[in-house]
Amino acid sequence: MPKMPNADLTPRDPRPAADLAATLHDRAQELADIAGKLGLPRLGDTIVADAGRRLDSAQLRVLVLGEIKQGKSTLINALLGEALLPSGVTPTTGAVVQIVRGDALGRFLVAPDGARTSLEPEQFAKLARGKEEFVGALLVTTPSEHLGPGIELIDTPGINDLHRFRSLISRGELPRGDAIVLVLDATQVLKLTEVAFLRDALLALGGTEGTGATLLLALNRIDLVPESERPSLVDHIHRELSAVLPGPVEVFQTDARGAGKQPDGTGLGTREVKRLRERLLALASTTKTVLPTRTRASLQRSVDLLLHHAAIEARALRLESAALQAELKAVREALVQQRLDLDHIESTIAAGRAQIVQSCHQHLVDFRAELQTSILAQLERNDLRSTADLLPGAIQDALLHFTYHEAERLRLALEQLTRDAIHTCGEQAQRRLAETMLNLGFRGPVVHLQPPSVGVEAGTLAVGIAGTAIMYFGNIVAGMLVTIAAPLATMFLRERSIRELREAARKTVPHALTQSFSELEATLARAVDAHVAGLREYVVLAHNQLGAHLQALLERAAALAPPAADLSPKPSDLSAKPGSNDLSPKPADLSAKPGSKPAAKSAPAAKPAPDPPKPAPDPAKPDVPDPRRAALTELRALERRLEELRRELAALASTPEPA
Ligand SMILES: Nc1nc2c(ncn2[C@@H]2O[C@H](COP(=O)(O)OP(=O)(O)OP(=O)(O)O)[C@@H](O)[C@H]2O)c(=O)[nH]1
Ligand SMILES: [Mg+2]
Repeated sequence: MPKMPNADLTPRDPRPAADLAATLHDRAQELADIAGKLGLPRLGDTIVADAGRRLDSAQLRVLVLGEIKQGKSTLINALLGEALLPSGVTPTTGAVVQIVRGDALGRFLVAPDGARTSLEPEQFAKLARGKEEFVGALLVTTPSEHLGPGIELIDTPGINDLHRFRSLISRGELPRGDAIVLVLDATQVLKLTEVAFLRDALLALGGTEGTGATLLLALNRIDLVPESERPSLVDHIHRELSAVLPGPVEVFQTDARGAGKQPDGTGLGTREVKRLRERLLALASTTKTVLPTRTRASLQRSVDLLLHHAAIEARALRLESAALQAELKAVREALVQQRLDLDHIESTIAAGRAQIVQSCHQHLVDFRAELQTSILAQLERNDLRSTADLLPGAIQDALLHFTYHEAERLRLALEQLTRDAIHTCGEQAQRRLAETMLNLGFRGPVVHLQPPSVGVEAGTLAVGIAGTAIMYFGNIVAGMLVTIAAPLATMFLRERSIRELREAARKTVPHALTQSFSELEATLARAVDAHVAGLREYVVLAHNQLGAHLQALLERAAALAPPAADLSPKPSDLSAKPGSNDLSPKPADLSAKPGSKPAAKSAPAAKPAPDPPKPAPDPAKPDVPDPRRAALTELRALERRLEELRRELAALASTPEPA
């Protein structure tokens, strides 16, 4: 590709902030136009909307992320100095909540068109807890001076609560963040799954080097860690993360609960909450310089993504018509094959689920038998009346012991199933796409076809469900105890003779056990099913997203030439499955089409493969204008412009920040 002069941007020429913002706006609009021409109008919309938020509203988006129940909402409340968000011991946050500085305290439901409806505190809490479906987004405004005017905090559901966190991914929230506060539990750091999530989340932000993105770690519940152990804990975190992160990471040892209760406390955990607040305020004061950098980094990633698309499309356009039709057929077959793979993965998931439920059932049956034997044996003792006092406690201990271990088994089994399914799904999709792209002579990095959000989601799903299952158990043990032990206790009070008492207890215990164990089993099955349903949905989504890009691009290229009769496209092959993208051939031009792939927010930077030798002109039809050649010329111009934009944006990165 010929080197183009760097038209209007001179590196190292510090330009006023307004100029820079105007330049970035222009480039965002231009990229959106190019995205439209490449058939990616929704990507175009996202590029313009994100640039607008960053440059015009000057809002720096801080995502507060972490596994369930690490204290994310409590920490935000402590940072703001008021309990605005619901928090609690059971999974609480069920929806994304945006908190911004405003003139007065307000809770709103914001419709997709931007219209705000004020909510009563109870109604807001209900929606924030995810208790009710709604369309739009939740917004809290606070006059608190603790929140910088240029900052918006985003409270999120726990990353290991599949169903709830999905909404965050599907809304493309991660790549749109500018800073992350990752909340960890100081009493159980740092799980492998958390490190994996961190890596994916950083990828979505575009990394932290030179992109203006910030990563902060809140080591929460520090109050529960003995003072003497805290320094080695922090060292441990730094060591573990040095492999994942390019530079040192900022760690805050917070006690969110303590800071919320006693904001003026002098303990380390409260001081650290204040320090984190100061850090965020300092960040808010840098929005003028950080946000253009964020915009630039995000535009660079969009350029790479668009170049990648253009390269595949150009490749397809250069192929002889017949060859293209043949390749399309091969791609279709590969994609159909991919759906067969999908069926296979789905049946693997179903089998995994059945096995987990079955083994859980067996453990319950065994434990129930053991418990029954032991209770009945206790009833045979001579000192039955004093035994009666101890029995409920003993039953509770046994139940807790069992449920703790069963929860752990269940967690590991579900984690394994999730990892296997995602791994297989990802591998198969990548392999098939690599094959089809190699057939087309394209040797670019296949990873580009994977929308980044899918990559992030894969990592997220692999995050354990620790805690969730245990919580399900915790609640039910109390219920079980009432079902099993309470009738016994009543009998001890009412029955007259020991003999009568024994008789009655022998009859009651098996019945009570049956009832409470079937409840426990149903609860467990529900937990497993909820997880598996999320997993299945993810796998189908990932499959449909992957490959749809390539398919759509080739269809568009093919539509520019009359298809050979024997190889004409058969869109019905691929659109049969519900939820699949619109894969029908597109009209014969390069302008935006409805039904094209949803916008991917960003992609890792990489160069597309070099051009192949140009095909010789078709001597058979020298006089007929070839629409594909015209489209190719247009595409070449787009590619050249994208290359120019890439250089311009890189030059902006090396330009000193405006004051
Ligand atoms: N000891 C101690 N407890 C805390 C701390 N922070 C939060 N908690 C408690 O942990 C529980 C969970 O807090 P939440 O703020 O609801 O946690 P979350 O991460 O928002 O939970 P989800 O939204 O359900 O994922 C609550 O009972 C808090 O009181 C802390 O620093 N120390
Ligand atoms: Mg929460």
